[in-house]
Amino acid sequence: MNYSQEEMLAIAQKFDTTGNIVEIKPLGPGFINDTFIVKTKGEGARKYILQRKNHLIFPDVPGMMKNIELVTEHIRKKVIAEGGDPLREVLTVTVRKPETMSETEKADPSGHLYYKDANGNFWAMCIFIEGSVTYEKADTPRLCYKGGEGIGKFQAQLSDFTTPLNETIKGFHNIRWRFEQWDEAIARDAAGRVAGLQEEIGWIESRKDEMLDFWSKVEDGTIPTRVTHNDTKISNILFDDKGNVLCVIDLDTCMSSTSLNDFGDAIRSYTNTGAEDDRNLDNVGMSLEMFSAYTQGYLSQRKSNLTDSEIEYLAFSARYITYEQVLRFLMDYIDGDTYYKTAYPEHNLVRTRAQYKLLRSIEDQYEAMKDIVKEYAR
Ligand code: GN1
Ligand code: MG
Repeated sequence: MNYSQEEMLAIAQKFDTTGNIVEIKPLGPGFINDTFIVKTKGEGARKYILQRKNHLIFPDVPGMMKNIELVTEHIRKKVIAEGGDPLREVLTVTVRKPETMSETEKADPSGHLYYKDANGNFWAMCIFIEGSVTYEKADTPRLCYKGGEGIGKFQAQLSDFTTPLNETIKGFHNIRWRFEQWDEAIARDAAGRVAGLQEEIGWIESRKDEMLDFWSKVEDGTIPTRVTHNDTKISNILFDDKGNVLCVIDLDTCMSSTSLNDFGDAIRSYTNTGAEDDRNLDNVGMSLEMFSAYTQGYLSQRKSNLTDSEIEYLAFSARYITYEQVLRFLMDYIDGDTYYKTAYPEHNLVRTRAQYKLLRSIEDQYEAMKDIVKEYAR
């Protein structure tokens, strides 16, 4: 995607920023969206995050933005009621300048939340939270504890949220649906890679039944559904300079699902001693110490609200989500790398292998993980 500075400025000016826009620069390594930081000067000068939302991945950007508005408004009320800072402890969506909106946009209940440009790309903006720190990797137990506390608090703030949310990506963490996509991808063999991937495909096939068993507990209501973030990796949390959680960001995938997935996805990210795409598999594994710290932080916020079945499957959710991630990276490799941005041709395969190594490590430590959950759920 190539937009000139002039075009970017015209897009940013559709949003109701304070101050005059003086700079727009790309930010961060997101796999899905393109992100920019926008600086303004003059009265009310501040920074904003401008994002091109990937509408190939999020087919319903208006529905997604509506979810974000509903969820952030709910949290904002809680933050204000508790005497917190609503500009730092929850994301603030920047709405459109009314004078830039067409009549059709005004009639659309989400029309104030995004701008669709002449190329059909969708843009949205929010306020940048000053003085916030993000981490790509959790390197201390304290950071893990704090992250767990942050996601736990996010779920707690939304525990009384009852408005139905739009399902903006169909079956996002639904493994039954993923298997349908998987079978199709294998049959299609779009990039002619299937023959060379028999070992990796076996990793997926051999665990299918246990994953479906877990998901059937969600389908039959044994495990409840709640508002979930669905992408709880550590880089999606803003910390302050003292290492406390400010707020959870990247609310694109906020939907209704099992809160276990948020736990499992966080464990996948926080406890990995290596990188998600580590080429050196010796680096990769789950740190039980980090698992313990995250679990303690998370359950400090959630233990009184979670049901017995949620507690029972908490440790399993780390296996579930890590497995799903192995499947998703491998499926994208099989498809010829159409979903995730890749930096080199084998990138998705490297990610697959690294996440599989992590899965094995989680499986090996599963009994100890269950004991830790029991201890902190008491
Ligand atoms: C994607 O784009 P990003 O980094 O927020 C993906 C997550 C994956 C993650 C793997 C909408 O998240 O589900 O776990 O990459 N988001 C979507 O790093 O597919
Ligand atoms: Mg995300």
